[in-house]
Amino acid sequence: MKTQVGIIGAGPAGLSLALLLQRAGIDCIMLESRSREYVESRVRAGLLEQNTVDLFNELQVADRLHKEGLQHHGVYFNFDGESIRIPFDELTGGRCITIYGQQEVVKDLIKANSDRGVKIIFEATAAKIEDFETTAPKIYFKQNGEEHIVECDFVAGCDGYHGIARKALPAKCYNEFKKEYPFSWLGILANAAPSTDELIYAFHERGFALHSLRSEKVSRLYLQVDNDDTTDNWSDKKIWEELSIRLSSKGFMLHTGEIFEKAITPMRSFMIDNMQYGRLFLAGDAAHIVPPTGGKGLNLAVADIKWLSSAIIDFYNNNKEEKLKNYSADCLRRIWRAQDFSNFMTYLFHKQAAHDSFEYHLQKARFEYIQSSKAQATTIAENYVGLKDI
Ligand code: RFL
Ligand code: PHB
Repeated sequence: MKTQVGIIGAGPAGLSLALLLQRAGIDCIMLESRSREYVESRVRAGLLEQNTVDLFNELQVADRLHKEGLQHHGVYFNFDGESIRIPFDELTGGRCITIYGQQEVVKDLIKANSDRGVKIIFEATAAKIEDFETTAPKIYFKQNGEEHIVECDFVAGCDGYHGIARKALPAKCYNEFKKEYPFSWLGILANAAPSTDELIYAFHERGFALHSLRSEKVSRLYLQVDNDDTTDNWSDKKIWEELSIRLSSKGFMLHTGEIFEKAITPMRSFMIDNMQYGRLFLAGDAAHIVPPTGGKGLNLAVADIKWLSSAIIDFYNNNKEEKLKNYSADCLRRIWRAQDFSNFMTYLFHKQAAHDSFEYHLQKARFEYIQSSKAQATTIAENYVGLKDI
């Protein structure tokens, strides 16, 4: 098979890249190791920054997002049962976030790609990338036990944290940074009307809790748990009791309901400081992971793709390689900012040490500063809705 851009992975990164290239008349082939049903039902993110929604609007893939997504103009932060609201509208000049499940984003993007004639090959696992230091790279992939080759001008490694693209980069061309946090998230989806109009991030002496939403009838909630914990330890009854304790504040009443999804996710930060080599370019989780406390992972994947698509388009349309050369540096500014914000949110809200420890007092001091300082609340609001210009 021959194409201009070979894309590995049909997650938010790969799918948005294909749409941007297709719009510019550039041919691509996308390989996805899983089935279409599997990727369309994989439950993950929910928080979309304004920039991400703007791009989906521009690509004309946001009709359902506008019908079913929930626009939020603020967020609640709780600390030891005390609740404050950060008003985005007022602090960021009208920017906001949209709550819309990642699996819905993926469904919309796959449909748009298929309608527009982009070739996505499902259940096709990329095994090897070769010759990317030349102008004729090749991706070897397997489907139904048979080996095939995609010959292309560029390879986009959009294959997530466990993919092969990052491992294909020569080890000498990047430095790696890794932080494993001593806690994980137990995430649930439940047929329960949300108990709040906007997200609640809560610090509690028993651990962090997050109340998010999916629709008028479905809630998404998370609990901080130990890294060695398993879902078997968490009956539905225990989950609702724990959420009710950790989220409690004046006047708050938790609605409960049938839990239909339960999973534990470890919390980590991961970074490489160079996302390209020759004609191989990484984007999204393939190059960086942030703990989900800031709601940044999917949004960063889309931000990388804006740089990558514009660099590839500039190469084909204007014969210019400048943007391709600068790709990593252009992406890394935003990624490091988001790493810092996600780390800040993680340390602000997770229980790390005893209730009367030095750590606890620092966390409390941070919360009180947000409460009393418009400058600090503004810093949080502008990072949370997503910085506009980096
Ligand atoms: P993905 O989504 O992992 O897609 C990679 C795709 O590549 C495929 N693949 C391969 N295909 C072919 N050959 C191979 N060898 C392959 N190896 C892998 C995989 O099957 C997959 O389909 O990466 P992408 O596109 O970079 O997107 C990243 C986002 O998925 C991720 O950052 C977010 O889910 C993170 N995240 C959140 N991000 C937000 O922006 N806002 C949030 O509110 C938010 N909440 C979350 C999250 C992630 C969570 N978990 C479960 C990790 C909440 C949670 C709990
Ligand atoms: C979600 O809705 O799944 C969600 C929202 C905010 C986060 C993380 C996850 O920080």
